[in-house]
Amino acid sequence: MATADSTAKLFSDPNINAGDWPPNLVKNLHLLSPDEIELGKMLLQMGQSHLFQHWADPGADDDQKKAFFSQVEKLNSSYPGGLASYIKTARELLADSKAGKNPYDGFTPSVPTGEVLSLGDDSFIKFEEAGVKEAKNSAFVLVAGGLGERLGYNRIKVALPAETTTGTCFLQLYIESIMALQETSNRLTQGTCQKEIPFVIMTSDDTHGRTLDLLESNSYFGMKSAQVKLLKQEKVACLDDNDASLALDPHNKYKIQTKPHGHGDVHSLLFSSGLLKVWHDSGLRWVIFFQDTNGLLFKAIPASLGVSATKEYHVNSLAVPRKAKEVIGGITKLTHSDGRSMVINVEYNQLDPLLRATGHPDGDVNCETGYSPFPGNINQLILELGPYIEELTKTGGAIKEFVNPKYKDASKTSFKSSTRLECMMQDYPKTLPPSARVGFTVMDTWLAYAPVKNNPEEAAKVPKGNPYHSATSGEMAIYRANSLILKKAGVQVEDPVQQVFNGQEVEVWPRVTWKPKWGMTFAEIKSKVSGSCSISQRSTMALKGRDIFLEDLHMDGALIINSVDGAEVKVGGPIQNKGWLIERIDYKDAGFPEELRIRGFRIDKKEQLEETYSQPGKFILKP
Ligand code: UGB
Repeated sequence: MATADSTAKLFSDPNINAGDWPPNLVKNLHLLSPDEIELGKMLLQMGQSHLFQHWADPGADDDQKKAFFSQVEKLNSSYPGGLASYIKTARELLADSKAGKNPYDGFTPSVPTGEVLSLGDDSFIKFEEAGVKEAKNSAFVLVAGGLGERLGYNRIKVALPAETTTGTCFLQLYIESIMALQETSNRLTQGTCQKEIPFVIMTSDDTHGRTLDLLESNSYFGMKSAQVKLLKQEKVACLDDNDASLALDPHNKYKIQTKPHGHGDVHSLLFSSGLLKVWHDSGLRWVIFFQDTNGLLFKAIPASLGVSATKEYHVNSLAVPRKAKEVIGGITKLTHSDGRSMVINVEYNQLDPLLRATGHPDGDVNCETGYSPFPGNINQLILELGPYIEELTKTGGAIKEFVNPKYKDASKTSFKSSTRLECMMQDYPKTLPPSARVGFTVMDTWLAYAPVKNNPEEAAKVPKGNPYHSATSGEMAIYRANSLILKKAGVQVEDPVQQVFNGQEVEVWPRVTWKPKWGMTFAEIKSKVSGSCSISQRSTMALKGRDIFLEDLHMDGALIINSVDGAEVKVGGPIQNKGWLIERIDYKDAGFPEELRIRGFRIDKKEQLEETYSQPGKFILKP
């Protein structure tokens, strides 16, 4: 409670004019603690007196008044520099936005240097080998605080099956991939201690409880629970006008309206959690960031990590070839006339005008390769831990923010709805000195990138030739990548057929899946395939075990193998059965579960050969 003293002290503050104190707050001052009064003072100094305009007299809504200050306390402590700093930055960014200021004014774009890799090439194999050895010195960070509004899936996105042949959800796939890397990495560097790879998941109020439930109800998918840490991001205050007046919740006048601040929060959360220091002290060298629904990502991780280690990159952005004007950002080197320079993702809508303004009259166009010279950002980053900690110690983890108000009219004086500051994790290099080693690794899209972001209706509207980024295309991309990898390893894989599901035309390859531990690198996969093997287009193959070897195998149907570590299974000969058929379903047909409807197909399991090996030993499977 405020004492007469603290109230007197407050009114004597030279920075605050007693006349500015909203009478409704003054009447309630005795309800507030000294800390709450300090927060109130800060709000008034920052021109937020409107927040108290509707406060009732003491005796009415007192609990809600306390709740208001507990929210303000949270907003203040969870933002680097506090709420005052948030409001100050907001005013600056809103003024720039109103003036139509281009954030890249004075910068000239050029193509940065990086590594372009192709699966199975000598350099790819060399980088994979280096990367797998380094994996045990890494920590993985998944940003999974987004609601996925574009996908419109009712559950959290990481609970969605990446593919429906095995029903493995994204979170399980990620955890099993990290575990497989950990095992291979430790095995390859025998003699040194067996390290556990830490795994952090950034959640938000929208996803936290459900992420924890998913982990707990599945025994953390085989990972030790202590290996997994959840860090919850907080939302930030909404802004009503160009003066950065904080917006009140339309349904509760004692609550500030809040919205997500973006995935850039991951840096300040990691920093304030103290984890970076713990990792550094335990000898870790890399932090690998990734997003919630890319079923191909881990196929690109070993080689990219190898690039980071070999080239000593402080920042390595994973990228794919980008068609000019494609709706993904371009990794660009920006050099300022004052000498500053940085390698950064420039969003697609900013790249074209920037190029035009800097002596490229055609803007964002393809070069002789048929692609834009600027690689496409897929937002998976590998940061070297030492320089990362050094940088965050300077910035506190704050990332350059932006604001995107939707103005009512050309006068840009009022907004259609409240806005807020946002930040993106890939903007981390914006504050780095030019000496920082920032590069990228490009891999083929089919190998590295197939996110699930769009609902069926939106995906069906995507212009022909552009990626759908739907549950349908995400699943088909996994079968395609696995088929192409096996093809490269020497297996004869029949060509795909074109089929339309939920209005999207996709290539349907044989439904080939394997547990990450079966093969994390191309070399490992190749070592498990020998003789002459073939797989027909209508086939399904799920390899759920580590030590399974394909020898003169001819697949025309469905084969499922479950095996424990140490059960060495050689599978060969012709395998023929009715197999598993893909059956089209309508996404509006409520008779099917949502995770199937959003794909537009289900799997009709007609007939399969399924074998389970639950004891170590040597086995031959040959019908
Ligand atoms: N996310 C959070 O964890 N917290 C948040 O507040 C918001 C999101 P979206 P976006 O892959 O093609 C990104 O919504 O932001 C998580 C890059 O910025 O899927 O539109 C969320 O859970 C863009 O440059 O993507 O675009 C998810 O895991 C481009 O590379 C992740 O952040 C694009 O991804 C991304 O959120 C892409």
